Amino acid sequence: MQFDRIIKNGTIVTASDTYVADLGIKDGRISAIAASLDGADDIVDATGLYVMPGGIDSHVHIDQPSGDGIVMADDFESGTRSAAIGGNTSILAFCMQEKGDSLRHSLDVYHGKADGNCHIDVAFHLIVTDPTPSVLGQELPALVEDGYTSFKVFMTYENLRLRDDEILDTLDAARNTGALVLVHCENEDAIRFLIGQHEAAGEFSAKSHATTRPIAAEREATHRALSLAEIVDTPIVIVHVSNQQAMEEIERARVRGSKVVGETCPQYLMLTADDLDQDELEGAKFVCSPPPRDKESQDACWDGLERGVFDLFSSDHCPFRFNDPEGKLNEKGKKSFRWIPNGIPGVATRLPILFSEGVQKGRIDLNRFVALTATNHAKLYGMYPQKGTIAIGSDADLALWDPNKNVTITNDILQQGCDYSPYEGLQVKGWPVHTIVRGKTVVKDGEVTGQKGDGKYLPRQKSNLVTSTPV
Ligand code: DUC
Ligand code: ZN
Ligand code: ZN
Repeated sequence: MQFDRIIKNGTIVTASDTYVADLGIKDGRISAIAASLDGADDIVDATGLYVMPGGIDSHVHIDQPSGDGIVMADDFESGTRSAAIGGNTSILAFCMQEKGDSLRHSLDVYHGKADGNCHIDVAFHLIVTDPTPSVLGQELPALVEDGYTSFKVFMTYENLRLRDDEILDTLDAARNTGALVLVHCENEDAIRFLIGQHEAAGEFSAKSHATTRPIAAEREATHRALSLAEIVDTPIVIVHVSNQQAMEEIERARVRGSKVVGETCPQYLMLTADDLDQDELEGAKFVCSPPPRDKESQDACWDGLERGVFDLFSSDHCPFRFNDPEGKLNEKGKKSFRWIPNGIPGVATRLPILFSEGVQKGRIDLNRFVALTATNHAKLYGMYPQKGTIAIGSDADLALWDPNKNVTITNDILQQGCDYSPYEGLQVKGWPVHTIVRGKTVVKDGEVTGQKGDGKYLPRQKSNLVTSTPV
């Protein structure tokens, strides 16, 4: 047989085109695209379905150390399974360096957790928390050559944050090695100051998480990160942007000539600080950083997706169980917002939310949906054209969407380790009915048909933003 599999009569959607055609798959790759193909025993009828590149979620936390007695709700098996349920075929997970550890050691630990356990393909960003001269001067250059071509730094969290001089050194190392830096922008000192004020006033509930992390703390840190990157003259990614003022900083930096990529996430479109202001500790379910803001900020983030302030739409999946002493409601977390672990689940719901709220409601078109959820991630993080598009020679990583399928989101359909979804009860129109990784269906109609081990580790090239290679 010429092909292992043919996807027939689907409407193929890429970041640039929409057309009806058949796809031929051989050895896990797309080997033909034509009006009509024959020559396979395995035919998938995609009539009435959109055939899109599988989602690439480039901002996912799995099995990350999260403080004394706190455990993330997903390991690589459950996290990638849930990602596949939601139409993703690759994720970029964070590999966090614990202070004092080498990056190599951190990677060994994460490969130990991930290898052989994933349902979809996985690559790693590093989180640099201890930028010693040997980490920056020796380890990082070798790791970039080995395919770990991006890393994140934090401006908040006492135990993770880098000082400005450390950020400058880290950006400089990125520039010298051709790596790309992602920055979490919130001003830690301002947050500490506000937490002190709130606790002194006897305010301990979850809603104080939002008021102690105001827009000004995000805006200031965004401005500072952009300025430091401009001084070093290296591109950066501003992750999980929540509001208009931070967006304006990105736009101003671009006008000055900086290479900056912006990312936003479903929580900044769908949630507000009011979700944290609930009785019975329910607000803990929505504690994430930066916090969800208000209706104006939601509108601004939609506008940013439409206008290109944002090139990336990621989940920032960072799951902690709610009703669990190792999760949101740990003993200390029940008493003060300060101890509620930061992060919410969302790897399965990212694509259906953007499809339903964005495409179906006419805010973005299908091609922009694909760019925001797959193609741009592949290009920016050195995976294109192997991933993120439908083209001859690309991996056959596909999500087949039924645009008319109505689904009410409930936690039980997401097959994740978390015991809740922040989007419980949300009705969406449009759902990925097949998820196909390198030619193999790993999820069909909400059922997992693959196994752990179907997903592989993915070494990456340097970012197109760093090499300036047109892709
Ligand atoms: N930053 C993230 O990127 N994810 C979850 C928590 C955080 O602060
Ligand atoms: Zn972050
Ligand atoms: Zn994150």
